[in-house]
Amino acid sequence: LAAVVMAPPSPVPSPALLSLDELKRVAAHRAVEQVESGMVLGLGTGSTAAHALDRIGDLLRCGALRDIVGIPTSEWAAARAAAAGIPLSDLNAHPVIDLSIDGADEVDPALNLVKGRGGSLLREKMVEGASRRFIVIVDESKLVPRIGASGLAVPVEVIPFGWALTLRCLRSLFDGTPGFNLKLRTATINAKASAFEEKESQAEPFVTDNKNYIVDMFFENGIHGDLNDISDKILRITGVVEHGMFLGLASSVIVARKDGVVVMDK
Ligand code: ABF
Repeated sequence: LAAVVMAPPSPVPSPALLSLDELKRVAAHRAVEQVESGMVLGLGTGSTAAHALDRIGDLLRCGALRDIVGIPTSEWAAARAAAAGIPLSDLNAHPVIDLSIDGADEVDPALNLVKGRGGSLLREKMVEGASRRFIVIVDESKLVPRIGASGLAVPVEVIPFGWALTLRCLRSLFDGTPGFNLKLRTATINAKASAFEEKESQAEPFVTDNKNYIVDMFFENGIHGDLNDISDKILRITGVVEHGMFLGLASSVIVARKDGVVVMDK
């Protein structure tokens, strides 16, 4: 008689009692329900995605999932996924991904995202852009009326060569925008506008997995205007590699709230 292997239980305490991290776990586990054996998976970065990686690892270990290939969106994700026992490959070997699961810093009502607080926006955009389905997992604190409105950074990855010139070009693109500010990310900055004043001159630049720098842009009242047009203008600046606005990429967003889970579909 073949043994029936059950997936480990995923306990859900009373929603009202859940901490922010438990809400992240609820969203992550709900997304992992969409994972099927044999899939090529885009593996996200961050504290919410960590719950998904751990859950996938658990399901593999107990035999509830088989033949998964993971494409990590960062060196961090690669290490976390390897520790969870997820077999890894890369975009060159798997240019089409069945499903990606990743967190976000902000989600607007049209499912546009800001990502990159963790500095992994370029690989995330490549992996998630190559995915048939991209499920975003967030707790309710990430929902915003318009992107940029939370006070968190909208990041731009730039090459280190001439970064100060690239930063000046970005500043001039948003010249006249009330409440606009921008700053080279340092190794210590937490990407909150309030961290700005702290000993910036002594800090080293934050370096991405691709050996680039990040310029963090802040919009006091969120980004107004045609987001695709703004995206194009940012990408046309020589020295810019990619930005953290993910426009039209998410297939659905799983939002864990104190009063339950809400799924926003495209
Ligand atoms: C990644 O992790 C990033 O794109 C985003 O910046 C961040 C979200 O982190 P967390 O889930 O820890 O809030 O998905």
